[in-house]
Amino acid sequence: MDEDYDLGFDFLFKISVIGDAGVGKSNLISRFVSDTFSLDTKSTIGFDICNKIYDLDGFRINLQILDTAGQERFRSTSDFLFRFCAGIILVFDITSKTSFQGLDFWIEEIYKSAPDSAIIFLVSNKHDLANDQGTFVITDEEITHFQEKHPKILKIFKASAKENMGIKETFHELASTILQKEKNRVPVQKKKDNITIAHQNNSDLKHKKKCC
Ligand SMILES: Nc1nc2c(ncn2[C@@H]2O[C@H](COP(=O)(O)OP(=O)(O)OP(=O)(O)O)[C@@H](O)[C@H]2O)c(=O)[nH]1
Ligand SMILES: [Mg+2]
Repeated sequence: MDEDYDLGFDFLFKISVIGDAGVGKSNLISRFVSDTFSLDTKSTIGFDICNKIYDLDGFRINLQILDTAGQERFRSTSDFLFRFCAGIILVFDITSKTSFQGLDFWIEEIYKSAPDSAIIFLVSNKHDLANDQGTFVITDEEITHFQEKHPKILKIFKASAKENMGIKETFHELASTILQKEKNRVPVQKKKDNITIAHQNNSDLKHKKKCC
């Protein structure tokens, strides 16, 4: 590599955000990346890619976030969704039983196609709605039971893209967990021009469709 070539980050972590249509994946990501929320977002078609670079533990981390389509007809293949991903955020809507039941499908896809090393977090979104009296919500017990059935899920977070709750925490914790793992795997020295890509290679970047 050219000694003077500086990509501006030390690590590149690919994160796939998956879950049923309408659970709020795109808004969770836009909240994290650009602090924006929209009430009438269009369904994601195929996938979008966003990059967010930030400082963590003395390193510059580039989180390359894959915003995937929940609608069946717009979905990309699981092989593509999970290729080289270091982290997966599995999202459901706390007020939607269908989206909670949909987790069974997504977790199967993870078992089939995701790298064994991927760190998996579960996020219940739309908690702002859960506060409205009489609203149906998935209970903590049901969520814990789901996690017990699927120990690959490392952590659970509560979020609201609308109210900007729990989102920074989710991405930060995921990036920290991946970074810790990478540091244990390969001794890393903070050094300009030295980029480490976790479970990722450059061929994957060719699939980049959109960057926000
Ligand atoms: N009340 C509330 N609405 C939300 C929240 N997050 C997303 N929404 C709304 O839910 C709808 C769907 O949000 P999206 O972010 O497009 O959902 P998605 O999971 O990306 O959907 P697909 O791209 O079709 O898979 C939009 O109308 C959002 O405004 C939230 O935290 N609270
Ligand atoms: Mg979307």
